[in-house]
Amino acid sequence: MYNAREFNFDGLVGPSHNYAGLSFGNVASFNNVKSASNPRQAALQGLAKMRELAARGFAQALLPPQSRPNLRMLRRLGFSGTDADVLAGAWRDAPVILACAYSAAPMWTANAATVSPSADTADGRVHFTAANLNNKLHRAEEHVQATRTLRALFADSDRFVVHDALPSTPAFGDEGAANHTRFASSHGAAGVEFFVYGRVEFDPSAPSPKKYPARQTLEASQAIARLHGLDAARTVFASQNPDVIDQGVFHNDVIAVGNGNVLFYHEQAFADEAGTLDALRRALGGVGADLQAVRVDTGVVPVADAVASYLFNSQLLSKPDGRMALVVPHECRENAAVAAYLQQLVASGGPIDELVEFDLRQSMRNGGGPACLRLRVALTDAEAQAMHQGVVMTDDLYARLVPWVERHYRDRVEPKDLADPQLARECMAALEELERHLGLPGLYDLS
Ligand code: SUG
Repeated sequence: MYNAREFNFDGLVGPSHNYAGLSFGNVASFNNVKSASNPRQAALQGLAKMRELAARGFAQALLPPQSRPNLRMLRRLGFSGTDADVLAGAWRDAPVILACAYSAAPMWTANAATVSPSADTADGRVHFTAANLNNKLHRAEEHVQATRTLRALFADSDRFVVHDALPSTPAFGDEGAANHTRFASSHGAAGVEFFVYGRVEFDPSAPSPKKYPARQTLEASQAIARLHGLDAARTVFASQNPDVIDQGVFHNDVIAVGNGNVLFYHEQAFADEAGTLDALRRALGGVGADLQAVRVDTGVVPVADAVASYLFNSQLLSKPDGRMALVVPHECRENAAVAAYLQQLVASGGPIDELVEFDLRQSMRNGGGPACLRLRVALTDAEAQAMHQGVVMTDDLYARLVPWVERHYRDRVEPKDLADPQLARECMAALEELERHLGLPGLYDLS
């Protein structure tokens, strides 16, 4: 066992953050369609979260936004001429496709990749697989830049491997770490990797939702476990409860979160609650850990309140004293049932004894809470030193990024603004400067 820490890589919100209602099955995205966004505030809210957690001693880094608009995609879909012609044509003929090309969804880095720390993998390297996100057009090309970014940050091939995304076909629908949890007695110890899927492509009799899409398949989760060289005895696959997908739980991280030996979950999260807990207990027993299940009953917090408040889209962070802090969005305080539950939770003497609250309203309005905004990467000290240092959140980086946001980001974007070629130029200028702040020349293929 090595000394290791969990780095949270939060997505830095991009300058084109907007509300386009692109995610069928994600209640917040649908409810806020076509309202005005504030990209500047969104980015500052995210940076404030990163700075605060870094200041508290948690290992914190960022993943940069992706280049938008995605002109390459628009050209592939038949829009032609100058860049301004492409944007004007898309606005005229297919404004939804233009919105897809402008989406700032890569900010939700829990969907960037699935990550297995070196303590879990057969070759002792940290494995990443970029998620294909093939369920939604606006997210389906994120893996191209995500792979490029992860390879730039984790370039040392003796320690890291970044796999290409799985085939972009329904059988391998993959949404990354949003459906993946790791349990272990400490971040550096051998752990249990837990994959939750919503659908089984090759078994039509398996449960699946009726109303909203299931984005993650069992086949995708199994392929990732193979690619990462995970030990079957320490890998658990479980079916999400299809009924909760139909109530707006489009990723498992909207209804459950885990850390250390703790699983914090809603009683309706899994298709087979008892079977899932048994499998986790057995696997954790194999690594000398006891599962601590913190179950929330429907009578205390109905699924609708969990979805509205994002109670489970929280971060469970291990503190030096062995207890855990739960990082929640403001919406949890505003929901009466959830607020009452949380007061009782931290006073109960259980593993979670502190709440840390953030205003992430801009992201929340598109269905992205604290947990969506971060990708967890457990690294040994040697691995942490081997990764690119320019993305680690420090006071200095924060002090440079805040004025960068204030210089480049608008404070209001409405659907019609996506037709303005000036917005495209502003986005590009912002990223050109960002490469320098992060020490990552050539991060973007801006040709
Ligand atoms: O994929 N929303 C994202 C939210 C992702 C949340 N991530 C996790 N749960 N880990 C999604 O549905 C909305 C974009 C829009 O409608 O403009 C969006 O893509």
